[in-house]
Amino acid sequence: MKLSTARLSKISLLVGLTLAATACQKVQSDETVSAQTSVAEAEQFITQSEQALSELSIEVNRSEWIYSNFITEDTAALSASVGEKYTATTVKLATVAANYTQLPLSADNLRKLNILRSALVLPAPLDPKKNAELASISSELNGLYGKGKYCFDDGRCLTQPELSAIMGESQDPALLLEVWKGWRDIAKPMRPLFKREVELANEGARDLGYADLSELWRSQYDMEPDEFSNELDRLWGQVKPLYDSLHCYVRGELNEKYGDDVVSKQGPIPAHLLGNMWAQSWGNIYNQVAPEDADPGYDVTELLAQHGYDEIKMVKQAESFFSSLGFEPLPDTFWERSLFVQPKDRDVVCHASAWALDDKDDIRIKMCIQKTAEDFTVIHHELGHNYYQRAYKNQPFIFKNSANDGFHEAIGDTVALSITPNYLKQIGLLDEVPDASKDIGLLLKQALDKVAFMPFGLMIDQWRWKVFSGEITPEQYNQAWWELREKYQGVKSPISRDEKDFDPGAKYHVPGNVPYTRYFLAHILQFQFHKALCDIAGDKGPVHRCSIYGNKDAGTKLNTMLEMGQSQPWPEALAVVTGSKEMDANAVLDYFAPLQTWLNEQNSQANRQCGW
Ligand code: X8Z
Ligand code: ZN
Repeated sequence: MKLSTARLSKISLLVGLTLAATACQKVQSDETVSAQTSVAEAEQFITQSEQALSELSIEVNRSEWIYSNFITEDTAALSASVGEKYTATTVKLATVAANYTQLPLSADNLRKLNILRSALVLPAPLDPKKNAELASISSELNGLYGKGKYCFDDGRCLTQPELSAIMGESQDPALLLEVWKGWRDIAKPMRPLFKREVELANEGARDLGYADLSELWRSQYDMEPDEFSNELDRLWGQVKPLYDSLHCYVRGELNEKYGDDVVSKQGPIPAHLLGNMWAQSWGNIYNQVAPEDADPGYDVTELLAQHGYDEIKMVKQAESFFSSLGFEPLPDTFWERSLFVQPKDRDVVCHASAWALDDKDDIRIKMCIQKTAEDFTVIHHELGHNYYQRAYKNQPFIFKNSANDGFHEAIGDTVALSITPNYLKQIGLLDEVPDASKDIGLLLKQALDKVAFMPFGLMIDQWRWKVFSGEITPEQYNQAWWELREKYQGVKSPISRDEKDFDPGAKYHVPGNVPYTRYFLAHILQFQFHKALCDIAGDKGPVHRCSIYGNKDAGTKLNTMLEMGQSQPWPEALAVVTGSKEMDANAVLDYFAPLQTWLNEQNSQANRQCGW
């Protein structure tokens, strides 16, 4: 889209004003400017910043949407150039915002200034050349991931979702290894680009007064960065015993299936056998490790196929869940403008995402939907983003976000926790609801997806933060990655790797520069939300059998929190739904309590030595 001159001049006017404001700020000490004037200036700065960012963000969204739906040299260049302009503006605003934070402003305005200061993910240095370089690197990394393919010897070249489907379905260790390794080859060329991206963004973070990009990323949680790191350790400490039991059980079962040569009884599990390209969630190997006498006996992927669900019907079904909670249906434009099916004729970024193009009603998803249970859940995840975006659309621009980034990731997942056997029966997918004797199977499937994910959700940014701080040097990128994979997840590379490899780059969020701790938080929060909403819905049964489908009270409460956007510190938003201001993994432990007992029994009966 062509940029209008009006829009451009408004931005340069704003930047002019903000620079003048910095100058005024500096002369305050000789008391020629009253505190009142400064307050008025700060307020004007905030209003103008919101106006400018709101307009500029639409341009950014459009150019990124086009780029990731149509990856070419030209769209890359256009998206880089709009990104460059946006970064230059946000960095300038962040710099100026820092000067006003000591003034006696309203709580709302102080909060806005602090968000303006710290809400950058990839800050560029002030030097325009370096900003341009950073924007182009960032586009290129995205493109490399989106275009990534692995070609088999017979000439077939497969894209990410197609390769992921093999990782989810095959039980042939040789094929799994080939695909696992093949996909990681796409990341090798990313290494020098990533290295430079880190250098530039670190410089940008330092220009803004942060020690490095790690400190900036950890500054976005309404607490001190180190306090946030400690919070994560605390939450992980709560969940780790459950994870250890699950790991022990799964390793034991895979050892029986594949034998000692492929999976040893001790030590980390080889990463290619867990049903997922990144060994991040293990639900796809449920059938390989299912309990003999407690299997619920249905598979949602098969149910979808039997009932003729195509990609659109899957999305409509997810929409109807939200409608049942009282949310307005999605607008016609959602259906007209979203991408649901992978195009055959061009490269796109297939990794699922949800967009609010105009920060109002133009909400969309972009996803290469596979007709599987896994993607049925991911669709709910994406719609959770869209309903959140629509709920906070009337907030001022700076508050148009979730309470913290974990909240944004948790909403759709919370709803998907309600895809219970009862719900599947209600919507006509399942004939018979399995009785309580099948609960262990249901819980095991859920744990393979959710509990297995948690250490992965944590380790990615543990790696990145150390990279940003310099504790991990470029010469150690890959080795440190696998050390953390082993430490947190107890998984290992199935083959030896070296520093020519760049395995972190094979995970979308690294080239895409999307912070990842949000998903760890979401995996804790969604269980807190689910439990609280089930209480509101008056459900008296076990929480893993509770579905809030059709419950308007639960929907209204959820919506109250979503509408707040980022206007309050996240503990306030959490309290609206849960009554508590603390993130707490006890909701996870309560949900899985029967499974924890069962896993311990299984592991001790089989005389397994847990740990790695
Ligand atoms: O990236 C996503 C979403 C888009 S925000 C599909 N997720 C993480 C991932 O795929 O790695 C959802 C769960 C974790
Ligand atoms: Zn998401």
